[in-house]
Amino acid sequence: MQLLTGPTSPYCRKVDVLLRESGLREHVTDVMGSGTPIEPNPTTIASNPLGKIPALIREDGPTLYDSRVICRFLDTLAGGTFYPEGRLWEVLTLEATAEGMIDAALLMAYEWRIRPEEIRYEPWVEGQWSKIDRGLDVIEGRWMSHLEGRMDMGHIAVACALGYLDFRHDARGWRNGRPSLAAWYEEFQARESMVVTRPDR
Ligand SMILES: N[C@@H](CCC(=O)N[C@@H](CS)C(=O)NCC(=O)O)C(=O)O
Repeated sequence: MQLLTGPTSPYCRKVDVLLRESGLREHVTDVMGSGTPIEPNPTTIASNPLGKIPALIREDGPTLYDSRVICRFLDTLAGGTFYPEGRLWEVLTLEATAEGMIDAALLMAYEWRIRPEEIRYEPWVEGQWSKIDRGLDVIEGRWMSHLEGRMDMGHIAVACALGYLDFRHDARGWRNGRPSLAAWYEEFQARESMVVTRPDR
C-alpha cells in the first residue's frame, strides 16, 4: 500500500502513529502528496478529488481517503484493537472532537500562510480558536478517565491534535488551566511512535 502523506500534516501523523502502534508500518510506503487549496498536488488529486492527504492507495481495492476512514481500515487489518467494539461510540466521538480541533487549527494556519493580509478577518480566526478552546475544556473536564485507560484511536487523535497546537499555535498556551490533559500529553508524547513522527523534525 502507498500512503500519500506530508511531513507536517496532523491527519497524516494520526495514520503514521497508528501504523507504528499496530505493527503495520512496514506494509505501507510513504509518497509525498502535500498541497493547499490554491496549489493542489497533482498526485493527490489523482487519488482524492478533494486534493487532501492522507490517502491510502491499495493494491486490492479502491483508494481510501480521510484519516478516519484510513485509520479504521488499517485497524481492521491489524486486528481491531484501536476501535474496540465495547466503547466504539466513545472512541469515535473523541476522535471526532480531536479532528474538529485539528480542522480549526489548520484553517487558522492557512489564514496566515495563504490568505493575503489585507483580506484576513480576525473574528473568524478567533472563532476557530474558540472551537479548539471548548474542545480542550471538554477533554479536560470529561474525557480524562478515558484517556487514562487502554490506548485506542481517541488517544492517538487527541495526541496528534495537541502536537499540532504545539507546532503551529504554541503562543496560545493550550496547557493553561488544563493540568490533567497537559500531564497526560507529557507522558503520551514520549512514546516512540510520537517522537519519530514529530512535525518539527
Ligand atoms: N478530514 C480530512 C482532512 C485532511 C486535510 O485537510 N489534509 C490537509 C493536510 S494537513 C490537506 O491535504 N489540505 C489540502 C487542501 O485542503 O487542499 C482527514 O481527516 O484526512
